Amino acid sequence: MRKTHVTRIAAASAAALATMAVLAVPAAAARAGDICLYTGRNFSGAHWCWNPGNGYVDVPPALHDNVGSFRAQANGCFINWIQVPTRKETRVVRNGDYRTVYDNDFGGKIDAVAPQC
Ligand SMILES: [Ca+2]
Repeated sequence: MRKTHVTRIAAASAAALATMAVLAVPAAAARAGDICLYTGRNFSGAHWCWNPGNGYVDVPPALHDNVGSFRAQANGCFINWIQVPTRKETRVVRNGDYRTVYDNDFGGKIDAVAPQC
């Protein structure tokens, strides 16, 4: 099983992107301590936020294999089930990670979010 870390974008562009995101995302969409998943790229479309206190959660149907972007303000793990409950593919997510385009990567496979891989 292969694990990779979600890539980080340079701090300079992150600051610029954060400014844009404030304009594009409703304030209620992202609370400190959550990982928020969006159906569209650039934090657009339908969204759902997960908190580590929720434990393991299957993502809602709209986001199943359909995450266009995400923003993490908590550590967690994205899971793609290959065969429940023995085979899964995972991605470690760390507080501060985000991807503006994720549907062409693991976002196209995500089934669940959990506190740890
Ligand atoms: Ca999947």
